Amino acid sequence: MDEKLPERSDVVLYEVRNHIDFIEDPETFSYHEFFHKYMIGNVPCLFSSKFTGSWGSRRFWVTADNQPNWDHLLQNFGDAAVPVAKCDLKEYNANPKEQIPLCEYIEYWRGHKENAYQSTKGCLYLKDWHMQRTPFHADVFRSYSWSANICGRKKWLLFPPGSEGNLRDCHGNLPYDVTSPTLQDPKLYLNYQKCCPPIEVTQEAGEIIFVPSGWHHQVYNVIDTISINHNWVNGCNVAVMWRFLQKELTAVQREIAEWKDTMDGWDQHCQVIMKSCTGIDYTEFYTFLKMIAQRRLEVLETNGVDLPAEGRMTPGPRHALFDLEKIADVLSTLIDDVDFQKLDVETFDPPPKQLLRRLKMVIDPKSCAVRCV
Ligand SMILES: O=C(O)CCC(=O)C(=O)O
Ligand SMILES: [Fe+2]
Repeated sequence: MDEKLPERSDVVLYEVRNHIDFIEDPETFSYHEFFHKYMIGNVPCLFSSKFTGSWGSRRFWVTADNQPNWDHLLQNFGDAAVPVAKCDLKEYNANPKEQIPLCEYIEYWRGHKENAYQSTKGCLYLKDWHMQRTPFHADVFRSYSWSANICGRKKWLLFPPGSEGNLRDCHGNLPYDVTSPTLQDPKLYLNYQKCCPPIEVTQEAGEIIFVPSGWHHQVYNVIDTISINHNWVNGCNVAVMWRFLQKELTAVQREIAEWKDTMDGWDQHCQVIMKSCTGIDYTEFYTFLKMIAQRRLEVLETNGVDLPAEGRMTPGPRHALFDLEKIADVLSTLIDDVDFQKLDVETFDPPPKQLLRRLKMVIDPKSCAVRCV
């Protein structure tokens, strides 16, 4: 293993800036640079349309005049059931959704467009092929995300991690819409005046935006837009995900604290509530770490040689080792966590301490041998 990948500092200071880097040329930009500057730095950036020039979706889903290619989409995906959100309705800071066939959605879209973006059905939003603005949020599990515009234009409002604190109302809730005039009311939003303006990014057709962990954002489709989004967690942000889950559990514990002494299985209930709010509990988080660790161990065991990155489906050994180091760090704090200890961890396969020992052996066999003597 050659050069070691750097440690991510716990506190990341963001420059006060009003723009994000624009990366023009795929030929002169490396994954190495993306890894260090943007993923480790947790800094957003925008990639030019040269990065998506060869994508089939850019060629076939869009007509010569840069409009969605209805015929192609209908022919290829018309029968697919797609989740559609009603943007004009709000239920607990989200829009209610239903499943309809894509052909029905396209019929609605075409009618809506022809009728100057008016419809008796209101504004319908097709999730994954987003059509309207999204409520203000940070992405699931504080993951990274990229979003590529296949056609159209989006406007992004980005808030660095932590800055969203000033956007909370007097009950601690984040707003549904950060541009709403109600935020100006100092009795409702005590700290709004202290909040820095968001970084505003216009994303054109073909461009890809990278949204790092915990950056809250609100997005508008300025014109008819089709986009492909992807969320991911890796060694660079797995500790951020773990801290997020710890905070979520603490919030649940606080909410139902009054029943702690009188309720049977209070701790398990906290885990169940946390899973229903965030999508994952501590047991599943352990399974997630274990699965990734096992795949990375396989890389090191079966493919010790660093093959060229191009065409490779698994990470190379350097990245596998980097991920394992980060997983081991998170796993040791998980093992020490009092709420994790309340689970039946000895029945987990393998037990967490055993997995951690194995990871440590692979990461640093020499120091492990010394300590084991
Ligand atoms: O493109 C959009 O409308 C928003 C995408 C987004 O922020 C998300 O899916 O998390
Ligand atoms: Fe998002």
